[in-house]
Amino acid sequence: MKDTIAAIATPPGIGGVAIIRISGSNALSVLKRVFSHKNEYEHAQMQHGWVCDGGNMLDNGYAVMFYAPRSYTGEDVAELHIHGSAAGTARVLGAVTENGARLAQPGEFSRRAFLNGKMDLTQAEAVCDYIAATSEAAAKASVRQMEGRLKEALQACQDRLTDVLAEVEAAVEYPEEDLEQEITTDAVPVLQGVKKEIDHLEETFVQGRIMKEGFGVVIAGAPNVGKSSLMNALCNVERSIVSGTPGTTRDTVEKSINLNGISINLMDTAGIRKTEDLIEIDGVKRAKNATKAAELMIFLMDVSRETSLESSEAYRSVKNNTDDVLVVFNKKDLFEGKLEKQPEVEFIMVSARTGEGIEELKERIYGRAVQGGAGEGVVITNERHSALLKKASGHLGDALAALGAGMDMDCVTIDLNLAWSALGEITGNTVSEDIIDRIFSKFCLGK
Ligand SMILES: Nc1nc2c(ncn2[C@@H]2O[C@H](COP(=O)(O)OP(=O)(O)O)[C@@H](O)[C@H]2O)c(=O)[nH]1
Ligand SMILES: [Mg+2]
Repeated sequence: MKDTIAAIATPPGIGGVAIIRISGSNALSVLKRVFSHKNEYEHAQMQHGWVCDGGNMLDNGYAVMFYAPRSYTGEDVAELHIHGSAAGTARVLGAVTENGARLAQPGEFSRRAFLNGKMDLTQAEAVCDYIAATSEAAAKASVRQMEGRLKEALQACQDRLTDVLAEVEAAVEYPEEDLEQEITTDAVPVLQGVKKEIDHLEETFVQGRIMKEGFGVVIAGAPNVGKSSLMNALCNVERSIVSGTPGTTRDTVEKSINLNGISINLMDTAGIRKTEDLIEIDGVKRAKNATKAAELMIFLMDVSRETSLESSEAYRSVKNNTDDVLVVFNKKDLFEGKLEKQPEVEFIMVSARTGEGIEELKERIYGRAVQGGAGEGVVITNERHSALLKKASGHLGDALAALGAGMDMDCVTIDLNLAWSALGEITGNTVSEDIIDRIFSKFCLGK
């Protein structure tokens, strides 16, 4: 485990600078073998020089040492800052691995940082999420997690459980003291409080998933109502083919836009109608499936032709596919009258052609996307964390039920320990080796 590892930490390709990172107890000696500066390296002080392999000059640049434990991994870390040449960087990495380091596995630097106590699992996972973030909201959520806010919240819950466990174990230890009643009275509100907090954290996952993966919006409706035109108006680009011929869009067409830092994943679909055309039949099937998968369905109508949802056959065929529907009446520019109220649904009138109402529509979509709050506090963004929080909450529920039913304190101890371990699996203090392997193997190389 404690051998010295190396990898290119910057993305592959051409760039001004590339960084090769070396971590482990031999980092300094490897560095001195490949870099022309042979004297002292002060902590975090750049040295200029040449990278050499035997007598060959490979590149010039800077080298820097971070000494244990004041480095990312907690070990001695050397970095070579060289030119971002794809071929040149590979040669320098080759020299490094021939002089005492081996190639790192994906995530191995972060794995060592975790094992050396530089960060807990939630922080390591946040580093990975931050690198992968494609929206501002996702970046913000992972920064909060990198800071350790989730770790702290979980540790506080674990500490409260530890206190209760100590009391309960005392009751098991000294049954003659008749402590049980007293302990039950004290423990119940504490456990209820912890459970509430855990449940609350878990509920933020709905929002966290949207921050991380975006909010899926499908545009559905009958042919020719302007779905593709609306898609283009929302994206500000001609993403979908618009045509007066019904049945033009057959496949689903996707494009993401950014609304106030949240990714909105739009999907244009084939118009829903009965048809004999085999390709179109498949398109209609895909459209219907898409309405099931999306978080929000925009059901689009052509207001110059139809002003009531009730009579829309297409609407009837998809309205039960999703919980969240926004009805949009398009082609407002062709409509003079006033719309009657539609029963039980939110609706808005727009013109994809003139752009009227499009900004308001975007606001409504954003409002739906951040329904659970814009996520300013700690937000769960990881499926693994969500599953373990549910597990912890379940065990706490069992413990409370056991206390309520006056069951043996032994049973309560078991449930509380299980809840404690589930929380520990999130932060990494009770996690098994193979789970650690699985988590870090998803990291990118060089991180
Ligand atoms: N007047 C008017 N025509 C529109 C509007 N939106 C779309 N159209 C026209 O309606 C026809 C069908 O549009 P398209 O976007 O292909 O509809 P889709 O089949 O639902 O995707 C095209 O001729 C568009 O130019 C609008 O807001 N006003
Ligand atoms: Mg279309």
